[in-house]
Amino acid sequence: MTMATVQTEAKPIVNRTQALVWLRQMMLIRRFEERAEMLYQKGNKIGGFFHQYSGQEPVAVGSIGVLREDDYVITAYRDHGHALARGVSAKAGMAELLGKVTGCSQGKGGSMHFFDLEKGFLGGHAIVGSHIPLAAGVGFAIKYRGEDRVCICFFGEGAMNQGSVHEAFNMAALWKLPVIYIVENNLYAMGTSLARSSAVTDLTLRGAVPYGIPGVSINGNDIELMAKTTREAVHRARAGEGPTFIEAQTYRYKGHSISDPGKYRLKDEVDSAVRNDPIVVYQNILKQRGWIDQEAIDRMHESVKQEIEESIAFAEQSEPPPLEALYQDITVAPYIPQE
Ligand SMILES: Cc1ncc(C[n+]2csc(CCOP(=O)(O)OP(=O)(O)O)c2C)c(N)n1
Repeated sequence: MTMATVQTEAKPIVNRTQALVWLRQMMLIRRFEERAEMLYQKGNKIGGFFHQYSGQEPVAVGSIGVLREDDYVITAYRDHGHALARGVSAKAGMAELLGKVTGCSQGKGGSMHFFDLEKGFLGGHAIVGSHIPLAAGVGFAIKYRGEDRVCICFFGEGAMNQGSVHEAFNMAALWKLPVIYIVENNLYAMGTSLARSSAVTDLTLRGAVPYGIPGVSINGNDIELMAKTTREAVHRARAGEGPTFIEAQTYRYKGHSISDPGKYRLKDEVDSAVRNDPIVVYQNILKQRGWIDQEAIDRMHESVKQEIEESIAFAEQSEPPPLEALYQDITVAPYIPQE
């Protein structure tokens, strides 16, 4: 089992302003989840499933960071990071976790179902692999309308074993749909390692080669490499050249979900990943470039903490959805029970 370590390219692929925005976004995602975990565990303020993204932040921030505002993003249930990277506010995210009407899904989605149409963030999907054919549908709609938008579709390596995923890859390749498939290989699907569930562990061999899709396997914890690779894929998609498959090697620090103590992996393995924390590594890289100093990093941390505390206050003061919301936004005609 190999674990990705950060080795950002010698030559920056972004300017200082962009790099600092990305650093702050990664910090924001990390802090958002740290505080949400406390609210879940100690405050009993959050219910339902809750999957943390800690450790994987560069994958979302680096890739979504190169999109245009009118592009689309779709992902699975481990969605907090993707939503925040796409510009969903911490307030709207926190309120969603607390089940409040001011949440990004009006308090009816919860952790696994963040959604924000205005930001082109199409969820948050809980059934493993279910959104991957949806991404092909989004790509088809883009092409049908003659637009040059793209859709990034994130999923875990466990989803690669779903049959419909392969049907979707085939159609996306056949019709040259503008979809960028990013598989976040964090080595485990719940408690099962990739090597125990897949006869072939090189994901590009399974996700790209059979369908004629260009595929690369990269260190997903290297934010600038993530951005560079995605930018090339976006370029191809906009030019009508079809999908790209990117395997982003990464690692999740927490258990599969908040109720998973993660007994299937050694403490040493987790500790070694945390020691190479990609956020700290990126901070150091930016320091070496002379783009930020420790004082500014500390100030950034403080402003992130404040933003998250404000989001919690906002969520706590918000109202739960009204009773009639139960019958709104459902896919069948509204059913209103008679007295
Ligand atoms: C169709 C389906 N089967 C099983 C599950 C239960 N389940 C939830 S998450 C998960 C593991 C998925 O792992 P992976 O795709 O690698 O994503 P990660 O959790 O690592 O981000 C499983 C089996 C489910 N939600 N949907």
